[in-house]
Amino acid sequence: MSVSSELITQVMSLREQLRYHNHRYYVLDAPEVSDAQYDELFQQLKKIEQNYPELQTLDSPTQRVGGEAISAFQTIVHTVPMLSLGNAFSSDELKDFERKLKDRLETTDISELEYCAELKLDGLAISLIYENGLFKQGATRGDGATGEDISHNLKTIRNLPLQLNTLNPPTLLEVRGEVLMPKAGFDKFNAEAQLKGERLFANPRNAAAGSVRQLDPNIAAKRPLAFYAYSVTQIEGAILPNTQYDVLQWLKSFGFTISDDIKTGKGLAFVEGFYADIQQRRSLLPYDIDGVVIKVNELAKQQALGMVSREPRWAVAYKFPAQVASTVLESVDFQVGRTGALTPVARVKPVFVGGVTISNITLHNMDEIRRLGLHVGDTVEVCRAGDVIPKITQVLARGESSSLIELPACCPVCQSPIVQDEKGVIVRCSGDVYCDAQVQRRLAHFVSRKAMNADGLGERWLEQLLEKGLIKHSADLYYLTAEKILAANIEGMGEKLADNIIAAITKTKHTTLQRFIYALGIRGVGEGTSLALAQYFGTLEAIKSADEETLKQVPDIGEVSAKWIVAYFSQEIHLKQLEQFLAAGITWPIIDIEQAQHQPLVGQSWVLTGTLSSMGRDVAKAKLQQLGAKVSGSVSKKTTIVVAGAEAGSKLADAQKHGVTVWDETQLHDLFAQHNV
Ligand code: I6G
Repeated sequence: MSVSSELITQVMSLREQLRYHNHRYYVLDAPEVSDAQYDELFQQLKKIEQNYPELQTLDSPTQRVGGEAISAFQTIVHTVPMLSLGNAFSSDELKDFERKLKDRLETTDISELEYCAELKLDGLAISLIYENGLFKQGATRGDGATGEDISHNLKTIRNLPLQLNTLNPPTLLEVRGEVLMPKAGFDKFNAEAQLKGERLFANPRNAAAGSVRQLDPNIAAKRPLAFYAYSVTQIEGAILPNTQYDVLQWLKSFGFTISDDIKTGKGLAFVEGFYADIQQRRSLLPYDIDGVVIKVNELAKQQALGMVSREPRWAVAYKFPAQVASTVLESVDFQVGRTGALTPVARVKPVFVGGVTISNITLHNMDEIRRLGLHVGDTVEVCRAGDVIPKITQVLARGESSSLIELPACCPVCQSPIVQDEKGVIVRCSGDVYCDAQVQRRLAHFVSRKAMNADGLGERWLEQLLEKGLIKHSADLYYLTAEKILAANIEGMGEKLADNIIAAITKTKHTTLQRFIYALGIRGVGEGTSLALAQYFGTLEAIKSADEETLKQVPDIGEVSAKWIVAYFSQEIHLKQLEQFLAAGITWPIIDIEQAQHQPLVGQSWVLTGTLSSMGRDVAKAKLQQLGAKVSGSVSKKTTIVVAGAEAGSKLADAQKHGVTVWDETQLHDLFAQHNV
């Protein structure tokens, strides 16, 4: 069939109209046509393209819809690492940022330095690659060095250009920005999901993240996502403008959406003004934000400033304070953990704060309740910042019928007596193996990732196996069979799943002594102590028979932990279970204690903080432990070194307070290279 010029014009017009309506709907949140009218235009275009395949183009709006699902995400190595931004939470921290700029730029009049101020959109950072003007690939940030290829989903985002709007495109262009779900789209999406009885998303950020990490692009295609560009990180075959502001306008001319709130100005007075204005208009913006981003406007100056600890020196995220709300404390329940510790959990009247609805808040221990002076019935202030766990920060008013929060007289699960430490801070259930809550928490700990790592044996199935009486203790896991699981008639359990569970358990039989000791869940024996025990004694037999005095010789083990370890191995029930584990075939490589005790970092305590761009923190921790270091979660004056990645928080400040040496990621890399780990 030959193609008439009228048909070509009609196709171009349909595409133009669809792009226009996409923009109105997804970006401006101001649609001009109904969904049915939009579908009509879309179907017209699709039909013509089906009849005349020669008219199909890669950038046609029809190309955005769905496509085949992928089986797994491919890993993408970022040619230019995806950095993160340093944060400022106060005017003083902002001044600090400026002072460092002044020192580095060696300028006398810092008040003349021009900034570009933008919004800190609360979405998901992604990277897009265009070759000769055509969208080629899109990836998540991942750990900054490698991300996941999510091109199939990104292609469905209506305002993300599939082809750059220029006759002379760069041969290579990498654009970075944020994928988000605008508030209006999120509300509509959740309202529809509720009607259909489907799962709701807690906030637009989770909705965006969940959407782009789907294997099936048909799912992402139905989600109202939008992309906002904020930088160019690679360019070939074209020249970038000289300033951040002009780069953004240049991207806009190519068809990218940029935020409406971008301004330039000089000095911190300009920055504070921008921040205050945006903070005041925050709730009226079409998307969630968690602050503003301030960048040195001139690209040549950015280049000169460079970066430190995977953060650009020329930019900072000036964050809004944590959001607070008030609500009423309705009751306090006590949850039983794996060591029997009772943790008070506040049940509050559901309240929307920091982007999510909160109804449960952990109170940690009785001390926290006393410190806050909490009573049931009180009106309390609840605070939540970003992904941070919500907290009750203060009592705002005592209710008329407020009542004291009392410790339960016995364990709320097994009714065994409770025991308290001297200060009455930690309260425990004495039920031990007779308390279902403790048994379940211990089983969950035993199979967890850092312990035996039984991938695929989630809490849901553990709970069912327990309930059906198939297991009581972790050792019982090794005597399960697929037939026994199937015979128990567990809802949702089929042959394949039962086989998978058995395979997951069998895989854990080859482990390490450190993991096994940690998995036992002995009080006071965390990951670090387990490693220290394994390296000091070399065999389970030696650990089992060590007395308190010997145990105290092990780095990291004090009087209290030594007592707990001895107590654990003196209980008949534990010894019987150890025999069962070994009889089931659990094994680990033999440890050369001579070698283990002469590792270069033996006796040292390290702390990792912030995001490492080239490896996960777990990997860095394992490597440090391999070299003999203890890796701790908090900084004290005993800490040997703190390694600070991007967006390092309070631990970096703690290190400075205690005068502890701080390393960046490069130094850590060099250490690993030097020791070949
Ligand atoms: O995470 C970010 C959010 C917004 C950014 C960013 C941004 O500019 C408006 N810019 C850069 C350079 C980086 N992250 C690394």
